[in-house]
Amino acid sequence: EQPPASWTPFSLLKSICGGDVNKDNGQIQSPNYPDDYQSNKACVWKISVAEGFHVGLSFQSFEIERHDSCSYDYVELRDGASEESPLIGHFCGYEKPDDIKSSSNKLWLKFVSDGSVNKAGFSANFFKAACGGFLTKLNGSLSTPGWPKDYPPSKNCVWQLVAPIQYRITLVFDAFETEGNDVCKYDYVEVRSGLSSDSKLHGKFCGAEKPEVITSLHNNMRIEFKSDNTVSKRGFTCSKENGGCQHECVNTFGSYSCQCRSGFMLHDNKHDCKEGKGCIIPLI
Ligand SMILES: [Ca+2]
Ligand SMILES: [Ca+2]
Repeated sequence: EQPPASWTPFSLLKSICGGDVNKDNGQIQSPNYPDDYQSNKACVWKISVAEGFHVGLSFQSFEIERHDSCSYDYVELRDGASEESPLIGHFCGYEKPDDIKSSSNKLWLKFVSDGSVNKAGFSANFFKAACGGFLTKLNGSLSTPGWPKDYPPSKNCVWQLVAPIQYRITLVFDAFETEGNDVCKYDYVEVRSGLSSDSKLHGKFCGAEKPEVITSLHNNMRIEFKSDNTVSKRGFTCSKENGGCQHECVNTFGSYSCQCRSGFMLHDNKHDCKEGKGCIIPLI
């Protein structure tokens, strides 16, 4: 049976501009998609998936008025629940942003259009993503599920980090706390150079003491986090970095800066380090 001609449920969807989305998967589209969006829109979506997971976001299409600094129309993504959460990126133009995974179970997405020149807009799928993953970006961060709240029991997360062939990967723990003491038999983090579970082990860590900075032997690294079925702590957050930096690279979402180990100074090129006296730059 055909619906009556006036029955146009799609027009309801078309008018949606933002909202709280509490689902484990779905699709978000700019208003009026796939037709051109309207002028002067400002839509905010707040996506939440189940606790202990991450929000994965993958753009299917992306066509937003182009501007060098995306000042006219744009999509803004933040890693968390609000507009104060860390910025993931500010996007416009015709190139789809890379797939994104939030560090908590929340993601904030804003779409803005100015008063003229409208395009088709965007369509993106979101989903509940498990912990761990395969990371190839030059800088970024990773954390235990649920961070900064206690990690859930019975988790096993494996991150495999791969940098371009001539790079090494430096891992900096910004915070660290797991159940356990010297033995590390309940909850722990294992860091290895290489991608497999029998690659060279740099260390197995647990307890409340932050591990030292770890640099991979080659261009890849494997990080495994395991929690047993009782007693959870906050877990860890850390950064996979190099960004072309000779020593350490400090990340912010969407950007980074290089730092040098004690006794070295940053070269004018902002990436290399040279020996210097009296200039000690602390690690984060
Ligand atoms: Ca515009
Ligand atoms: Ca435990």
